Amino acid sequence: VTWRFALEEIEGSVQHRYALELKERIEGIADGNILIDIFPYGSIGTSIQLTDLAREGSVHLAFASPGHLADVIPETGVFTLHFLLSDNETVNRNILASDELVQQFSKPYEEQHLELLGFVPEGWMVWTANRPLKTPADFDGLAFRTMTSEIAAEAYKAYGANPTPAPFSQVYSDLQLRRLDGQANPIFAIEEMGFYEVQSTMTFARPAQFVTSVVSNKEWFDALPEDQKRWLEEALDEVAPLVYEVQAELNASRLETIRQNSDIRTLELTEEERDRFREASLPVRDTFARIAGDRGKAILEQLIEMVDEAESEVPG
Ligand code: 6CS
Repeated sequence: VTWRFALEEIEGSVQHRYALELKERIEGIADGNILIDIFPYGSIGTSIQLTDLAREGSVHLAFASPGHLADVIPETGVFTLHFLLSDNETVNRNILASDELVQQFSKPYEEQHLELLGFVPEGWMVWTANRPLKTPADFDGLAFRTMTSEIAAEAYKAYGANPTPAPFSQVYSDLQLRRLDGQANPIFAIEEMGFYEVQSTMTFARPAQFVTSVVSNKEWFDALPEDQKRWLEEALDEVAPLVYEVQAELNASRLETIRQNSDIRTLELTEEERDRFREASLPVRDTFARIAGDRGKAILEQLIEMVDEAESEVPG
C-alpha cells in the first residue's frame, strides 16, 4: 500500500525532514509493504487545501498549521496567541508533547474527520519588515502578512497592523511587489522561502513558537490494521524528539546563511520591549475565547495552567 503524506513546506524544511524520518522508519519495518509518498508544498495546494484533502481521505497524512487550520478547528487558534506559551522552549516542548494536551484536541479534530497525531514546534516566530519593529506603534498601518485564519490576523490587529492573510506560496512575491510590508515565520522558513531577500530587517521578539499539527484522515486511521497502526504510533514517538533537534539546528544554521547572503539587519528586543507587546497582545485571548467557544476557552485555561506549573518546576 501507499500512504500519501502532504506537507505545507518545501523540500529541506522541518516538515520535510519529519516526513523523511517517518518514511524511513515505516518503510523499514513494513519490509516493502508500505510506501510513503511525500508531497512537498506546492505540488498539491495551499495549507487549507491540504487539510481538505486529508479530511476527505485523498491524502492519508498531512501537516495542518493552526494559523490556517483555526478557521476549520477554532480551538487550534490558541497557538496563534502571543506570549501564551513559555519563554522556555523545553517547557513548551514538553507541554506540546503531552498526551493530556493532545487529548483535549482529539474531539475537535475528529469532528473534522481528522486524527490528531501530534503537535510539532518549529521554532520562534521572527518578524521581517522594511523597518525595525520595536514597539506596537511600529506596526501602525503595516500590511503585515498573516496566516489565513481569522484569529491569526487578530494577533497583529492588536499591534495596530493592517493584517493581510495570504497563503505561504504568495508571500515572497507580495513582499517583493510591496503589496505586503512584513510577515512572521521561523528563521528556517525565512531562509528557504527567500523572504530575507526582499526585507530589510528581522526583529526577534519571540512572540510565539510556530506550532503545527500532524494529522491523518480519521477513517483511514481507524481502519489501519493493528500492526500498521502500532508502527505508525511508534515511528511518530521516535520522530518527534528527533525533529525537535532538527528544527533547533536548522533555525541556528540558516540564520548564518541569511547573514552570509544578505546585509539584512537583525534586532533583538529587550525584555521591556517585549513586555509592551505582551500587554498589547492580552485582549486577543478574549477574542479567541469568543471565536473558539467553551471548548476553546477550556483549552486556553488549561494551557496557561500547564505553563505555570511547568515553569515553577524549572530549576533556577
Ligand atoms: O507561514 C506559513 O503559512 C507557513 N509557515 C511555515 C513555517 N510552515 C507552514 C505554514 O503554512
